[in-house]
Amino acid sequence: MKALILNSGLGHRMGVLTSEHPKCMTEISARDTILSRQLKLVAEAGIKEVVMTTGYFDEILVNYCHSLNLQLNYTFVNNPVYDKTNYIYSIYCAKDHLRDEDIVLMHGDLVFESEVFDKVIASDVSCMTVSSTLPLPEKDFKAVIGEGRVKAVGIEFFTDAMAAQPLYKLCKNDWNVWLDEICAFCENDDRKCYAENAFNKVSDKCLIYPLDVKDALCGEIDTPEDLAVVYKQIAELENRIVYMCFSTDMIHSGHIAIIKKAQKLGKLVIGVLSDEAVASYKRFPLMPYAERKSLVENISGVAMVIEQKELSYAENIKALKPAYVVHGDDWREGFQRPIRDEVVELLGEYGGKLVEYPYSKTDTYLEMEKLSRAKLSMPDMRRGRLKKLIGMKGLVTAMEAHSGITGLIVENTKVLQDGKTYQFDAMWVSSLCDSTAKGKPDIELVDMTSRFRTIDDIMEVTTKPIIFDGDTGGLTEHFVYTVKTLERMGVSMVIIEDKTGLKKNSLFGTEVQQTQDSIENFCEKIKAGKKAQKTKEFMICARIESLILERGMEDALERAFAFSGAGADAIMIHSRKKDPAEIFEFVEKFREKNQATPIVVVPTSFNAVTEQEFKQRGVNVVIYANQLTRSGFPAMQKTATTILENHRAKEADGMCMSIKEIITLIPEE
Ligand code: SPV
Ligand code: MG
Repeated sequence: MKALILNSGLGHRMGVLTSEHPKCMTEISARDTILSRQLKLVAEAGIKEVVMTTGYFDEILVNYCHSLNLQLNYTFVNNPVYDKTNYIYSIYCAKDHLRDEDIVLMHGDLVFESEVFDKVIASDVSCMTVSSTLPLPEKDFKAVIGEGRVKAVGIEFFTDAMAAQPLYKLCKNDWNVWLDEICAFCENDDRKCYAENAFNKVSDKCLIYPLDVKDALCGEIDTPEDLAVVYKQIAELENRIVYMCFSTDMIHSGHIAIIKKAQKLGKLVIGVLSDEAVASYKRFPLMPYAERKSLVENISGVAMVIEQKELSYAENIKALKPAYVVHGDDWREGFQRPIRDEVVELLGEYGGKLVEYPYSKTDTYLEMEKLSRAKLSMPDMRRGRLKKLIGMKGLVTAMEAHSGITGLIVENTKVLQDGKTYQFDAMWVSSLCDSTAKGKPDIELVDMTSRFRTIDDIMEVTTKPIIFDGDTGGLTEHFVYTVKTLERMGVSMVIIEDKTGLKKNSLFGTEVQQTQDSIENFCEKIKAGKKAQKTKEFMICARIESLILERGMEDALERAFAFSGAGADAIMIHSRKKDPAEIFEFVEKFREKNQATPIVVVPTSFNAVTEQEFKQRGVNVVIYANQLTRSGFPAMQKTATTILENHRAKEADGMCMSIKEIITLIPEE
């Protein structure tokens, strides 16, 4: 497609404003002239070739176009008798550059907003811009509409007419018909009329459809009064706030394309999602908020960058009242749909508009996302993330995983509620569940090599940080090696419990013989572990069994202060009571003296307490220690029984996930 811009005319009605340059070089805003604005829109639409007819101040015009440094190839065609002819003759002079081309034709004094131009360019049929809302102008173009088409264009038509502006998209076949007629007129010495007079003769063969732009800016500047009006309209357009939100830490060509489009609508404000929102929405951001903000700030044409604290746009829409919110159309379906619905509702309250551009995740994006996930799964990237998440969120949640597939469930399960996404922050490799999966009792029977194998299986397919249940930690001499191995693997935290001898699961409480370690011994174990670790981020958490073994609150607190004093990075307090009172009491008393050390709880028994309440009371990590195991195995038992009872699998089918679902759970490389 070529752009044909008609700039031969004198523009004498502009007075002194056109005494030194052609009318199209008149400034219409602090940053644009009529022509620079037109040419920028042409270039942004991907049009490369511009044919421009010149006349008046020809050389100034040519130099000016080149000075704009746009990616455009110009063909300037001078109309030597510009002062004695109309633009029909300028087109005639340029005919050899115009035949057999799709053309976007505009007069050089026409100012239009980008949305109008985009619609013209996107039209599948030949079209002319008209307005159904503007009054019919006395002295300007009107289009006569019949059978849905433009039948005639001229100043003299008032019946069945609409205000019309000389901005056309002309498909090759229609344009050839019109151009032939223009040539016939000019060769017949009819050179002082409008090119539209030629169109009016052939409008039954040159099929042009009206494109209704209603009140959008699309008008010619003929007089200083027109200029004043347009100046104001452009200022309003340029100051309209356009809002977009970025959740990504990877800017790619798809994002830039949408940014470029959004910029054309006004002043572009970009919201950058907070680290917490990104982490909850998709994955931990590779770059922290401050870096992502500065990345976006440095994209040209971005007027301002602000934080969007949640996935929901509500807070920023209410504060900014943007005229437009821009987004890819990928959020119409699926997970982000409720967020979109809320945006539409909020914009509707004051007449803002949602603009959606086609967007699909390209192969490059998917490849980059895969690489990011791969990076996040690497030991050095994964290890420190638990500490960061605790710092960022105050409270993190961990769900047990005991295999690759349960790891994937913890990795990928998400819930959208009230404009927020929820997912587990971390994984708990429980001794109980790891042993159970192997059909063994939870008595430190499954050896460390096997436990490491489970971690490895999970790590291979996930990115989230791992908290490892280290049981008693074993002999101090052995524990130091465990620490080093876990650290090397990329585990974030090991929790060791202050028991010794044959360990039994805590949920047995005092029903079985269990021995608590001495404070001194356990402190030595913690110190040795801390000394053995090589990185700063790895955490050793001391788990206190005093409440489980009914040794009392005093003992629990004494141990907690001693263990944190010995270097423990976190304290886990355990209880097997349904009533959370003793847990709350412990947290309160510990926090009176120590506000910094993270507190971990495992609410298997006291399961009515919400995460919110734990957070308010000063807990930092909530571990759902065994729920996948406890729900998975009964389901399997039931399926097995059903098949045995029916001597076939049909009756069990409803209890089973489809093979397709299973396959989609497991991503292929
Ligand atoms: C585990 O999950 O293995 C634990 C937590 O250690 S508990 O079972 O509650 O002791
Ligand atoms: Mg355990």
